[in-house]
Amino acid sequence: ATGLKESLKAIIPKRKEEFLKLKKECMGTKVDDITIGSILSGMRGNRSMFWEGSMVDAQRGITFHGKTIEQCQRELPGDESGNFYPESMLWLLMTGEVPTKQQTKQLMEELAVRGSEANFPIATSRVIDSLPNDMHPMTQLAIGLASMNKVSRFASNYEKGLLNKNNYWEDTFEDTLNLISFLPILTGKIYSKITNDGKPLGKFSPTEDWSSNICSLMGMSNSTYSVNKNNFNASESKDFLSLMRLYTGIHADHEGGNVSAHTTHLVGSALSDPYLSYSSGIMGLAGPLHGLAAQEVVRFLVEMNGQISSPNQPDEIERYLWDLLNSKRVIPGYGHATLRKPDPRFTAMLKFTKDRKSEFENDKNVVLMQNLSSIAPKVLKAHGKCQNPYPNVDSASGILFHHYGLKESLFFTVIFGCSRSMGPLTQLVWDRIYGLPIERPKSVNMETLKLLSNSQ
Ligand code: AMX
Repeated sequence: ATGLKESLKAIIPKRKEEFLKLKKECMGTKVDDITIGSILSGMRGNRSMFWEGSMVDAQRGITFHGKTIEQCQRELPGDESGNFYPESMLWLLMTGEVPTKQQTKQLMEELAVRGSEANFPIATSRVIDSLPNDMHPMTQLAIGLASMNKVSRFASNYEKGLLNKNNYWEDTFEDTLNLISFLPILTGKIYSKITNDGKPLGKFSPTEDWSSNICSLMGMSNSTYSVNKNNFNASESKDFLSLMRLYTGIHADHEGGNVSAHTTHLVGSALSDPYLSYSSGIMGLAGPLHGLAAQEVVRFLVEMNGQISSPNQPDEIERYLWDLLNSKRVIPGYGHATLRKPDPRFTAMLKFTKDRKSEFENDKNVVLMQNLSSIAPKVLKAHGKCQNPYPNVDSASGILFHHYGLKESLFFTVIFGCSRSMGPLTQLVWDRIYGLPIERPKSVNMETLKLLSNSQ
């Protein structure tokens, strides 16, 4: 038993009771309309999924069990730079409750024990070692995760006939915590393949937290050999760790309908184990319309800086943006399908740079990112097309990694994948607690849609 598991166990009866009451009394309540428009437009906005950890509101942005990012920064246990630990976010997502410092520390220690070198699946090490170094890092991540199904407690106990519907969640929980704990070593292995011919860049420490281990194993800590920056000093290393905590904390979940979350949930509904389910989610995260936007922004900022005399020239920036819009291109990092305010995740990252003025004032790409956040909305408003002229999360994240020497932009999405494991897998545990059935919407063909449209 673990601290988190005990706390989870304690809240299950009440939540299950509420769930069963809804199931018993309200199954016929109408939630939304489904039109031909929604069927042909990616089901955009159709309220048809059950998801508890987080919600995206057009004005407030993301909330985690009702808490905004600002509230999370204030309430969740975190480091001295003011960022909450991803471990405390994991606790909040799983239980809906804010953990104490002691509970967060306990979860950190538990993840470090579960994810140590000795416990890391040997078969996965072999699989990753055998892949070509230049294979897309997200493909390596998806393969690595799928290969961990070999150590799935859920899969093996299910096969042995030891499980029943009431205890599915326990092995799902065990696999979930193990999967999350294995991510630092898996990520480090992938990064060492694409940058260092597979030779280790750092060591796993069972006394460090999850984010510290991700940084160390990528060689991005001053206590380990740094492949990217020979002069990675102590304060930069501390700041990179803070960035990692901030980034992985705020990307942990974004309600249920996005591709990676929805895929994890769908595959999991077939009782595929958490490793297979999340590996499928990662394949979705790898798509250019989902997880890859941050690298687009890096390219955009670097290119713009190559063509303007300085990032402190608003007139030149405006002209550049108008040229872009007039040639029917979009401003990367701006706009959002549902948000109508600056993305609070962007605001948190902007604050990270403002709090470290001396670190960033000479990085012209970061300065351009900062200045754009006030110039681009004016231009987009004058352009008058997009519904949300404000920066989204991808406006800042990639260029901050880039600043600290992480130049392999395809790898940004792997770090996204570490973070996003928390929300969808937490939901999978709850799916099992509630005993949600296999998902099976009805599809319709053109003939049916034509018939329906004629009959109304
Ligand atoms: N620059 C220029 N034009 C934009 C724009 C931008 N940043 N954002 C939207 N528009 C345009 C759209 O292309 C559309 O034009 P059209 O009518 O000619 O097709 C019009 O404004 C209306 O679009 P919308 O309803 O405001 O946005 P959407 O829901 O259709 O799309 C998004 C949302 C994010 C895809 C879009 O804003 C965009 O392409 N942004 C730039 C790329 C980007 O930043 N992607 C990262 C998304 C972040 C994320 O969700 N991970």
